Amino acid sequence: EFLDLIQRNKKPFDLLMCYYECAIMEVETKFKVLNQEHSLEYDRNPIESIKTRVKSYESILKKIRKKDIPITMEAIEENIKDIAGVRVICSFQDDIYALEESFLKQDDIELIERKDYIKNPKPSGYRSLHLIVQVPIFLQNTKKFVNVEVQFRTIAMDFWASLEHKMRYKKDIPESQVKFLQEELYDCAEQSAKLDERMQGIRDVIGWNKNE
Ligand code: 0O2
Repeated sequence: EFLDLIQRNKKPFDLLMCYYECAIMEVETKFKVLNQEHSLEYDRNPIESIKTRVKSYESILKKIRKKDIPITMEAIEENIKDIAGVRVICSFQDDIYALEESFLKQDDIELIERKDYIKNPKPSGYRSLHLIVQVPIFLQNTKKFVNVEVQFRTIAMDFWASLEHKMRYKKDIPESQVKFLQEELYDCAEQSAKLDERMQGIRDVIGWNKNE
């Protein structure tokens, strides 16, 4: 039915996906600008890397089923807020909150939703700061507001989440090992959070904040 919707509305659907691509470009540029400014003012970059993606059709379909979303363009746009995704990987945990503040201060960004899985990790051990924002994109004759999900992580959080995400899709794990693996992964997440804290502590001692 979803594929049918796409086929019937090929042009409008491609256009919608194009809006998401454009919104990603806007948001990615904002972070690149903040990174550039920061590296001039201080002698380091708070952003290690930025990854972006538009959600795959397969993933959109999965969410439609999970949340029982009606199969119309409007409903998809309204209910799936993470079709455009920007992941900002930072060196230190402090950098995440500093970047979040500078980003949300910008007067064209509207915060829709905020989930702090760093202060409140998920039961799996997952850590990351998630924001859903609306960003305007300027088209030939109109201005359109587009939802973008921004995920902020440290390198350690991203390392854990990337591996855990890949392992999640492995279906041939013996039932007897599932609980053990969940506990192991949780423990790894805790250990990597401690590593983040220690690295941040080292940075604070060095005083690597100001360009002196
Ligand atoms: P993908 O393939 O990354 O796009 P919702 O997004 O509304 O369905 P919820 O609970 O509101 O559900 O979203 P949440 O948990 O705030 O964020 C979902 C996204 O966060 C996931 O995207 C993952 O990218 C990431 N995430 C959340 N929990 C975990 C976890 O335990 N492990 C890992 N590795 N990633 C996690 P999607 O859409 O599930 O998939």
